Amino acid sequence: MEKIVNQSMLRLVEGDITQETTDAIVNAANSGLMGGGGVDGAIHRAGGPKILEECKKIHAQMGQLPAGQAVITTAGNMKARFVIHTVGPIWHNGDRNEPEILASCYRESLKIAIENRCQSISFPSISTGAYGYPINLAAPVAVNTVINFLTGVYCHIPLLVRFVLFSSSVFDAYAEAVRANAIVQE
Ligand code: AR6
Repeated sequence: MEKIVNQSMLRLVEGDITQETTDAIVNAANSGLMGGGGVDGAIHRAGGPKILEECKKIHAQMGQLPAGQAVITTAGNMKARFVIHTVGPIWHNGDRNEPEILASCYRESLKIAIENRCQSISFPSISTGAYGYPINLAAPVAVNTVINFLTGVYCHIPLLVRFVLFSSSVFDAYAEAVRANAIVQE
């Protein structure tokens, strides 16, 4: 499924983000930046030790990465050039500003991609695994935030944004959010 937004392209695919050939892939990391399970574990396994080396340096300089922020490292042995590590919100029934923090993850990742001259970027479904954010609530935040960014002033070059979704049920939730966004815009 795809949608043209300004001169940019939003595409949804089902797949494994470690196989992406976009300039950057986004990691759903944790504040310690030392790897973990889920997509974080898969990215560190596929990319090799160079990613963790850079994460350790960043952590030594900056300390814990707050939720909603993003940092960039090499992608090591993967085909992408960069990994952008962002920390999603842990779901607490929506009582702790989770939608705004989740939106910030997507915005900050897109900004850092543009600052590093990326023309293409792949996102996983941040926070919807171990961090427990309900998929039907996370998907519209993800899709609407990316579409708003692509229509905004910060996005001064055409970008390809891919959501790489790990199962058909996650894909379906994102597809529904893209359809709903078209209705909102009409
Ligand atoms: N490619 C694309 N998506 C994937 C892949 C993959 N290879 N593997 C898993 N997913 P999660 P979170 C999907 O738990 O909720 C880690 O331990 C997965 O099916 O990876 O943000 C970190 O270190 C789900 O749809 O991230 C943190 O501690 C989505 O990616 C914590 O988990 C996100 O699931 C972050 O939790």
